[in-house]
Amino acid sequence: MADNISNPEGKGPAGGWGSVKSIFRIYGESSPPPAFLETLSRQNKPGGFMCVSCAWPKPKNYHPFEFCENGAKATMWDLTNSRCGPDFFKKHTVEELKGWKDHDLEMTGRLTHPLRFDHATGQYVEATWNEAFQKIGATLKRLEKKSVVFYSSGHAGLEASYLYALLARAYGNNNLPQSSNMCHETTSVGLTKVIGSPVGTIVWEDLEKTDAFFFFGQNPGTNSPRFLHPLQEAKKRGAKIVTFNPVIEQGLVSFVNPQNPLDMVTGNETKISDQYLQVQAGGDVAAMLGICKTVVEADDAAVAAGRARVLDVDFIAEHTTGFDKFIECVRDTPWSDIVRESGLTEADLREAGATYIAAKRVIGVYGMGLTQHSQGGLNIAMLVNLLLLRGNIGREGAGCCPVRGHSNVQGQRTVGIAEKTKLIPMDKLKELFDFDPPTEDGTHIVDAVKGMMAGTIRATISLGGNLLRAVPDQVDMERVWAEQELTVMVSTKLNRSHLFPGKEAWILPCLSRTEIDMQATGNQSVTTEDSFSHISGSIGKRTPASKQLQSELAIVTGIAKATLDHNPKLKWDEWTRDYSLVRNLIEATYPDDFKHYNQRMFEPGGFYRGNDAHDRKWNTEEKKAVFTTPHQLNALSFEDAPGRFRLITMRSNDQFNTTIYGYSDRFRGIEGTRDVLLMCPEDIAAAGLREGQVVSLVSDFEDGKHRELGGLTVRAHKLPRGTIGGYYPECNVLNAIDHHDEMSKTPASKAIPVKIVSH
Ligand SMILES: Nc1nc2c(c(=O)[nH]1)N[C@H]1C(S)=C(S)[C@@H](COP(=O)(O)OP(=O)(O)OC[C@H]3O[C@@H](n4cnc5c(=O)[nH]c(N)nc54)[C@H](O)[C@@H]3O)O[C@H]1N2
Ligand SMILES: Nc1nc2c(c(=O)[nH]1)N[C@H]1C(S)=C(S)[C@@H](COP(=O)(O)OP(=O)(O)OC[C@H]3O[C@@H](n4cnc5c(=O)[nH]c(N)nc54)[C@H](O)[C@@H]3O)O[C@H]1N2
Ligand SMILES: [Mo]
Repeated sequence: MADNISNPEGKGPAGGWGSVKSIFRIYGESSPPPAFLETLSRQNKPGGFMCVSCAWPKPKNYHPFEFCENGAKATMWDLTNSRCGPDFFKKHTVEELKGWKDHDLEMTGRLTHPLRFDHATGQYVEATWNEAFQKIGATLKRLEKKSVVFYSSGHAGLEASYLYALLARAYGNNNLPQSSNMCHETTSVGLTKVIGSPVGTIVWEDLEKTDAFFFFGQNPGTNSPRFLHPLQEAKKRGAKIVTFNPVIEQGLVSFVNPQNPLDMVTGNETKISDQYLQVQAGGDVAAMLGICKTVVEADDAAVAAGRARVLDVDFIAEHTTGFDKFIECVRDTPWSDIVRESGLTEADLREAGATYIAAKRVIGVYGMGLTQHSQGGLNIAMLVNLLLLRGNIGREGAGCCPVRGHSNVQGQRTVGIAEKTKLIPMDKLKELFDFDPPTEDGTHIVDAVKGMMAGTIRATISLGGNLLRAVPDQVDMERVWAEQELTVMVSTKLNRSHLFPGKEAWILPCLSRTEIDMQATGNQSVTTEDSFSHISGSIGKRTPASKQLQSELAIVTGIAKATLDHNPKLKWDEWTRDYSLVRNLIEATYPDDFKHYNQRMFEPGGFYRGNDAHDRKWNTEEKKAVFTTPHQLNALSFEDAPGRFRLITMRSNDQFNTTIYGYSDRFRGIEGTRDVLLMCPEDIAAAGLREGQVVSLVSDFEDGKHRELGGLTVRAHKLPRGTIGGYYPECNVLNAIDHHDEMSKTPASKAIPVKIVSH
């Protein structure tokens, strides 16, 4: 292993006893019932429930406990004994709760009753479901259709999501922004442009056959820990792993499998990355170009020596377009530019290139480190360029692997949650439900936030999530969110978005996927789609946290019935009684993807919806896979300037997005606080700061607007110069809503231009 991999800050490998301790610490804090272990044993298995956390796929041959530290925490978080009911709200006004931390808000436990905000007292008060639906329906009828937004975070199953999108369209708009607008929208738009697929191209078996993984800005140890199992297997059979990440992430350094008793007793670590390259934030375009340059040079040498080609020339000729122009750019770009823009040495990039060339089959894995940049689309196009050079897409053991976030974030898109009309079979909707679906594109998150700021968006319904805390320009967002006519939040736990109620505001508490969803025809199952486009059924068996809870699907149909004019084709009651009827509708709308849906939903590992790019069928404009010539060498929209830093917003090991489980980021050695600013020692010294000093960050975005976050303690961390780190969501006050990926409008959360101020 190259000796550039060490983790001075971290506290031992990913997984291992640290992972078990961390699960049980949350267990203690969230106090779930003892039957919790029985529940965990059913997680991610046929006949069990699908994890409420991330979208990592479920293998056919599952482990005795098919869950990870992250999933176990998420399940416990839902199964807590704590309750946040009407009594709690009698004791606390929202003004008071605004002073609470995200962690403390969610620690109050599961929401138990529908709640209405009372402006006279500044408190939420208990309401009935009927009252909630009727009032919401009446207000929606009154509002201008275009001024209403139907947001969803990727939790809800396919059935509720399909009906939610139908509700929006039958109401009269396509305003269906989703959490992926802040996340993998760059993939949906960028990957479609170059390979014609909005999702990744690999399946589980490819993980077992690949010779090398190239990781760009994805952190499996924290965010998709079950990925560490196939990575460990891959390492055992000699596969290579090369990682590009400004931060040394422990899960990409070493792993002790907490499900392997021998490994646990012996502390047997598997080294994960063979080479770990600390690229600067936003420097991946140059880094990937450097690898491509190594490949082209090796190909030139092979041609000169009469050896076999390094480029897959047959594949390139048959399947791609744009090759010549791209190669010209590769040849013309000097190493000095590549080194400057990536922050890496030529030798290191050549070593990565040699690994790439030596591998017959390569998988390119990526996450937020590529997507959340001003040129996120270019980042993804560059990764595709690299893979195409050696035919590494649409072949066994090779492909493109964006790792998705929420458990059903990909699936919600598949069944119609999308603001772009071209993605939706509107003719089918018309045929099935006998109404004219709206023809105008709806709002993306960025448009929705800007609409709130401009006063054109007047109401938001949220199917899950914590939008106010997840978007940039949070200070403005708090003001304009509360100025809306109506805010409706379908939630499991209390969060900051609830504390800025609109003129009329409702919290509607829903079941978690672990819980029994009893309807007239019995306990209902739901389905979700994972990152590999596999669809799996899920059945909850726990007693619901409160008798008052309704399923997400029942809440959607409750609102729909109270809002829409009668249409005999919209059978909200029937669908609520029996979710299999909704699956029939999904199958009728998307027959190629969901054939024999009800029969196949419990197949081990889920059933595969298929992917054309996986079969080398390219649904791009050119009907080929596209080589993209980069127009710049980094992923930023700003230049370096004196005193300006690139701020990465990070996830700790102890959070799921805006849900903060605790204050232990043990892989990075940060305990008891999230109010930190990570910088390399050289930058600390050059800026005249010292470790332990408390500083503020201020925005250095082109609009010149004042945005500030104070109270951050400077900590030395192994980072590239010029790149600094702080936590998401706290740092969202520093980002501008206009600072986003050019192509897809995904907020650029991984290189926010900031200055450091010490008072
Ligand atoms: N425990 C836990 N699990 C989660 C989540 C969670 O919050 N907690 N969130 C879920 C969701 S919604 C999502 S989308 C996924 C997110 O999972 P990831 O995609 O892993 O997201 P992040 O941790 O935000 O960032 C990934 C990595 O990018 C690196 N990075 C930052 N900037 C750059 C760059 O310019 N270049 C490169 N190469 N790397 C960079 C960071 O150091 C980090 O290691 O995880 C899901 N799973
Ligand atoms: N600066 C910065 N900003 C970011 C990111 C970043 O890396 N940096 N990441 C972005 C990404 S990748 C994402 S996906 C977004 C996340 O944005 P969101 O999806 O909006 O936020 P979450 O934190 O996942 O939402 C948490 C809330 O969801 C509710 N919830 C939990 N489980 C359920 C359920 O089963 N059903 C329902 N109805 N509600 C439930 C709970 O009330 C909980 O408080 O944030 C984005 N924002
Ligand atoms: Mo995400």
